[in-house]
Amino acid sequence: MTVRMWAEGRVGRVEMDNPPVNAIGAATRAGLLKAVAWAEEKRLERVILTGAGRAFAAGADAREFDADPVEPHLPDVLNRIEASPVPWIAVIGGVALGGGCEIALACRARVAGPKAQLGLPEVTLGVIPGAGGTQRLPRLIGLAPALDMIVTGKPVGATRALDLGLVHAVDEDPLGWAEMLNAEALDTLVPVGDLNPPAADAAVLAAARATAEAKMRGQVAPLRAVAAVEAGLALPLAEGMAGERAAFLELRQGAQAKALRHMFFAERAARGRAWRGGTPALLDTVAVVGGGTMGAGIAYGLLNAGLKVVLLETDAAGVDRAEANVGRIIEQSQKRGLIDEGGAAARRAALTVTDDYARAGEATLAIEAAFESLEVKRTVFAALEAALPPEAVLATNTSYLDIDEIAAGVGDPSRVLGLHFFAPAHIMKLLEIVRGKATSDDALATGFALGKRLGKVPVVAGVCDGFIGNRILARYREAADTVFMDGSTPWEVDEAMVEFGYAMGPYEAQDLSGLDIAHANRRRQDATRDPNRRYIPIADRMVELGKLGKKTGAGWYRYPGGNGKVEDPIVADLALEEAHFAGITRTDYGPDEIRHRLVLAMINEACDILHEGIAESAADIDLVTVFGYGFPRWRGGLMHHADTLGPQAVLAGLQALAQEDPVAWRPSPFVEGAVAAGLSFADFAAREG
Ligand code: 3H9
Repeated sequence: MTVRMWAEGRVGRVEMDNPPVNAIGAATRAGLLKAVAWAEEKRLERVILTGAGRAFAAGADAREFDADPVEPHLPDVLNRIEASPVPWIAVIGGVALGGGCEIALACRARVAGPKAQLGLPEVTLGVIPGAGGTQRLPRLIGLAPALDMIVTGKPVGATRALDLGLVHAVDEDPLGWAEMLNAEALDTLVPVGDLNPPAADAAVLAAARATAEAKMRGQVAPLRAVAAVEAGLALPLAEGMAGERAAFLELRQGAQAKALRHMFFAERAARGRAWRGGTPALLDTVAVVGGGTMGAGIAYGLLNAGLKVVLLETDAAGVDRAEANVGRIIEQSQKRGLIDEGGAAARRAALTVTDDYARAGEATLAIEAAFESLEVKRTVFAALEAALPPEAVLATNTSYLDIDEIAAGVGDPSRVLGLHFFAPAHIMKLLEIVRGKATSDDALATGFALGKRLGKVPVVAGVCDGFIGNRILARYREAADTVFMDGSTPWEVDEAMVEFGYAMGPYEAQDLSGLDIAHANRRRQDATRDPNRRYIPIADRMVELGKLGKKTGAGWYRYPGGNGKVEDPIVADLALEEAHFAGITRTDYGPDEIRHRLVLAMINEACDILHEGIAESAADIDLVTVFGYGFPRWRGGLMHHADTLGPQAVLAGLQALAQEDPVAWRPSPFVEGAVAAGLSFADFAAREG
């Protein structure tokens, strides 16, 4: 029973109960409709509406969005609630989001508990509010605040909701408030739908559109939401709602909404998962080796999760530096209000920074985040092996090095795995869990348990150069450098990819991270590189010139005065020079062609990764690219995007480019396999996996 109803004297109690968060599906809608009739028939004085468990209601059940809408539709149910002679009071103890918030708006009164959150986050799922949100919210709280909530999708807490006039009261005992609310006072409250819409304010509407374009660039829903709000300002409620509903239904079927739903559910599926088989180590104390930026971030993340941390350094100077690095993150978190004084003290108390490995003797897990050198790592692992219990799990945070080679130096290599964090490690959600040849199920289970404890999105990867994410990144950069050498500028490449939906293009991103890491990787790969593969030497020339990125004042761009990027004619000349040496006639690629090449290069590499079994599913590649590498979420991640293009089109694109360079553009057998099987990439990966 998703909606329960009972009477307490003349007070009707209606409770939505659809665990875990009362998503509103067909059964809940039907139950609410029945409850309206029930309350009227019983001539109740009021209905108090609550949500069972931790939520009021998390919104429409997004699992239903792939199918045709089923009656009764939520807007109709809410219109009935609003028009009922029996006034409804929404008692909001937890989240009232999307359709949940819209239900509350249709009630005559709203009271929140101190932990309540109200919001219309529909745009984050690629749709707009579809049950009156764009019409009732501006009527209730005014145009500017309503647009702010609808366009950004950000929920507000109880106090803010009260300030905005979104709720009538915030009370420790909201149910008690609803029971005690004076009947005459309740009768005088006007239904939100009967209020006049606010006046159209061109400046406010323009500001909302500007926010949508700046913060949610490329996404269609936020602008459609502004349009629905604007249209409603000049229309009666019913007509405004009809326009809203049409836009909601259209967007719901659209590519962006599908992609965002895919990401929503893929993320949740990943967060919940444990490793199949294996018993995770009990986590209490974790050793972290190396207190640089990465190690300090990892240590802080562990402290946040309530773990004790022994942070190991090589000498006294290292200890000081590591202490300062973690201390800085604690201070910043406190300044931002993320933790209070007590929280900061607790984190400091749970942290030991030392150069004495013996002090990590209790740790059941170690995470090494030392310098990227096999020798250094092997020395560290030998020291960990000597100091920690024999069954402790030993993890490396290496981005590129071969885990099997690191494990080979350990007596029992089954204890060794990779835990690849992304900087800043306490913030970035992705965790690549790298499985070596010998890694045991227990070690992998420990990695997954840790991921869950830290609130990460864990993805398992096999051993190869760069694992999943950095391997795709390397191919992306190679394709970018090829386009650059053959005709474009870094500026043009970056602009094309920003238009695709990245926050920044590959050159600006590399200027931030530094050109030296990729350079070291290329040198490491020299011995094994396919001699037939075209090598683009421009990045090496940059390193020779000392242009290592922002940290050296210049990279692919110059940053005069440490400010915004400007094009560097020397860099453009490098491409001209190298193209001349190589006897290439340069072509001026347009943005579409640039995007086509860079995206196809990534897709082909990802397909090789699936073919080789390095990644377990297409969705895992989506999670890696979105949560670790800034691939636009609203495109659903790399492989979801590949499926919107279709395997046939991907293969045709690769074949055409292979005419130019058969080595770099050789279609992955996985692409050919998906086409031959007539399956989407996701389904083909599931079948092959
Ligand atoms: C909408 O309302 C449209 C209307 O305007 C118009 C209608 C006509 N649907 O996140 P969690 C599941 S659009 C289906 O892990 P938390 C979730 O998949 C909707 N399922 O917990 C997970 O399942 P599982 C607008 C949903 O405590 C479980 O619940 N609403 C939905 O970290 C627990 O979720 C939103 O955009 C849903 N709407 O966070 C809100 N919501 O256990 C989306 C949750 O099988 N939801 N599930 O993995 C959220 O933001 C968070 O889930 C919430 C809880 C904050 C509620």
